[in-house]
Amino acid sequence: MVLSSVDRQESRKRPPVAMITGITGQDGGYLAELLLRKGYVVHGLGRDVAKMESGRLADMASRNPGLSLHAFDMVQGGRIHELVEQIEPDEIYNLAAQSHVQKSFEEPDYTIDVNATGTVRLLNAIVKLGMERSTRFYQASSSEMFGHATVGGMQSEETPFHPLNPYAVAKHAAFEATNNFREAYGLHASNGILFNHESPFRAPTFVTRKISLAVAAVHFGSEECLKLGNLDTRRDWGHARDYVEGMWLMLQQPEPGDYVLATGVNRSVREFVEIAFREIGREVEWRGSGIGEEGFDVASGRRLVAVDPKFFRPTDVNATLGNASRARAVLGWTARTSFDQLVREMVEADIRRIESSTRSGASHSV
Ligand code: NDP
Ligand code: GDR
Repeated sequence: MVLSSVDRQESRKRPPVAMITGITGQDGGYLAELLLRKGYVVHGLGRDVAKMESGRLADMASRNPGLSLHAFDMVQGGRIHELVEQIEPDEIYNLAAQSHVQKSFEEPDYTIDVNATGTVRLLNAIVKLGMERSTRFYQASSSEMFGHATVGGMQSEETPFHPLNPYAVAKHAAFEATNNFREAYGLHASNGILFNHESPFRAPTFVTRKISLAVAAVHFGSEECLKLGNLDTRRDWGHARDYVEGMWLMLQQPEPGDYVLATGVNRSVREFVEIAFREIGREVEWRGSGIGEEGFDVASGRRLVAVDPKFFRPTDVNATLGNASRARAVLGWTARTSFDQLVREMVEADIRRIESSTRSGASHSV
């Protein structure tokens, strides 16, 4: 019989225990908050001890005795085995990854080691410790595995994969490994095939946060021009807060499965720029084309945006568009935050951050 987490909790008379790899990342923080609210004991694994001892995570740990933090690295099989053995988690959320697509072209072997072999190290530890019937596993799979969405076509669990970069190749391998461990050992292992999800905690190397930071800086008088790559690429962008709920729901199902989480709407980088600048009362007018294209503030004529070939990729997924019908039908999950709300929240958060760093005398950078 497969027990839900509530039944498992009842039968053990102790709170459920979750292990999150990649706790210092955007999703790690949101997921830890969610699980702590639900009464879990949470063990967060991160490779950067300084990051774990400061900011968002340090605040969370000081407020929640149920959160413990541990140092590890996805390339260290022995350490992963040791932590799984010590923690004996009911649920493992494998979020750790070299998650930057552009960087994966510069460091393909490292990306595959961390994202693909690292996932196998974790899966193997569960089985070697004989925990395949007591531990549930979530794998952070990605819409990048699909490659380009065809015009008007939506990507679902049935869509064939066509990875276009080393990051996607590695995620594809981890996806298959997760399914193999499910079939071979009966592990309750699920893949969340998540489309882009953003938030004020997104790292500034991703395009959405790069834009919201630059817009907030312009609001405070910065003259710096925002340099971007491909403005026409389209992404199905949702909010990370909504998506971590879907991760949790996958592990509460009686049977494991693969689920797309997406909004079903995609927008271009150009539209993200326009809406973000509108939040601070600026209208962007585009002039030129291709790598000569620039965006100007209609009112002042000031140049706000320029295209820089440095940010183009050898191959880029030109559009993603997800069909989350299965998640809606089975998990009861939907993306609640609209695109406009997401952009507003990100810009407002960066404005507040600059205000508070200015008040405290700290410098800010874009
Ligand atoms: P982030 O880049 O914000 O977080 C990634 C986490 O992995 C960080 O904690 C990072 O540590 C850690 N990490 C990187 N390399 C290693 C390593 N060698 N050993 C241990 N930890 C490591 O990603 P997100 O939170 O946005 O995403 C979470 C997961 O979901 C990732 O696997 C990502 O690929 C996947 N995903 C994300 C989507 C999105 O739109 N956000 C969509 C689909 C999938 P550090 O802080 O030290 O860098
Ligand atoms: P992505 O996110 O590659 O979709 O991967 P990113 O924000 O890096 O790029 C989105 C699109 O914007 C274009 N772009 C730029 N991108 C960046 N980073 N910087 C720029 O200056 C810039 N200009 C234009 C890119 O070419 C691209 O088309 C994210 C990550 O979270 C992955 O880990 C995750 O799996 C996927 O989303 C789903």
